[in-house]
Amino acid sequence: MDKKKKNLSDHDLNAVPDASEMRFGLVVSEWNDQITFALRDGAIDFLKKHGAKDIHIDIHYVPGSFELPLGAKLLSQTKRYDAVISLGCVIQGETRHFEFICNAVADGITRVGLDYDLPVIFGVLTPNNWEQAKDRAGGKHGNKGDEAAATAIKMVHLKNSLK
Ligand code: DLZ
Repeated sequence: MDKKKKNLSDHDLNAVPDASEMRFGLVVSEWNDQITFALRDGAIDFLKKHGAKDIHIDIHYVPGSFELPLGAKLLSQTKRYDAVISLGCVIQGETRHFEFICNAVADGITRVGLDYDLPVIFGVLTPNNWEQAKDRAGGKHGNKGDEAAATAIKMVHLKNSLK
């Protein structure tokens, strides 16, 4: 991988596989919703740009990022989705138990993916402050929702290619 690439949003859009036969479940945290809803919209746009159909994209909400792993697990259990995309934002400067939440979410999401053999994508921003969050939710550093969507498509493609 190009060492200079700091941002997955830089990836070659043509290198992202076709998603027209893929089904996606999004689980979105309502905490910091100005940010997480921008991530959600970026992810949906990206999925559709790569062929995903509206009827194959479901959106579900949880109160905060801490609830994302259980939300992802509940979606995985339905067997309706080829990938689950979890989106959240935990702002360090505003969250005293920042590390607890971030570690729990990262561990939980990892576990759900491994338990269900399903791409479960970690689309959780962990910025120092609100400004940095906005920069990554459609601002000067792109939209991490796009990156989460691209990762989901690529992982579904990988899984399908090994069947
Ligand atoms: C409680 C809390 C705090 C202080 N900060 C955030 C945050 O920055 N981002 C986020 O997604 N959620 C936060 N939460 C809520 C927790 O994720 C969780 O919803 C509550 O602790 C209830 O379990």
